[in-house]
Amino acid sequence: MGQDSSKQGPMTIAELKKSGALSLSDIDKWLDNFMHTSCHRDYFTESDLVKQYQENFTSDHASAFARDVFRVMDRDCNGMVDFKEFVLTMTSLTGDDVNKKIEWAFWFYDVNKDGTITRGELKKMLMIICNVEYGSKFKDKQGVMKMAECMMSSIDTNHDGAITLSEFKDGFHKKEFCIGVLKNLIE
Ligand SMILES: [Ca+2]
Ligand SMILES: [Ca+2]
Repeated sequence: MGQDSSKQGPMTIAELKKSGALSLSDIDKWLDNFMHTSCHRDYFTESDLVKQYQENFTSDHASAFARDVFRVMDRDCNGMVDFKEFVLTMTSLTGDDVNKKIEWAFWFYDVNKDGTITRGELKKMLMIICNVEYGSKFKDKQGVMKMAECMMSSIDTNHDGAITLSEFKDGFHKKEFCIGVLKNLIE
């Protein structure tokens, strides 16, 4: 589903360091993070990530958010996120390539991985994001529904009720805060 970039990129920490694509301090930081989440294994599972998010976020939606982050991280859908997949997410979200950030956000919203974002998917994911970001203070469900409708009308340019990656890329800069929210939560 368009995530074939998992076949590229660094395979090992040594290769990653050699490539110069990331600073050594970033590699060390992400390796620490990865080791913590994976309990010093070569991979982590959905339940590992859920546990970590439950420790870090008080929102009732932290588990749902973690499961959706895991879905995007696990590019080959084998139920495990290895260091390579983890780094691909981190480089997508923290690098200078805006297209990678937009693509990551697109996959996050595309819950059923069919290559488009429906109104329902958009509303669901916005609710999760806002709940995790604002915790128990968040009450404005109607505001989120309005925001979703506003995003649909501005991004779904052919008005067929489904946002393609191309439409998302064209329109996303108008609503860039959504990427910012994701980035803040993952870093
Ligand atoms: Ca995987
Ligand atoms: Ca979809």
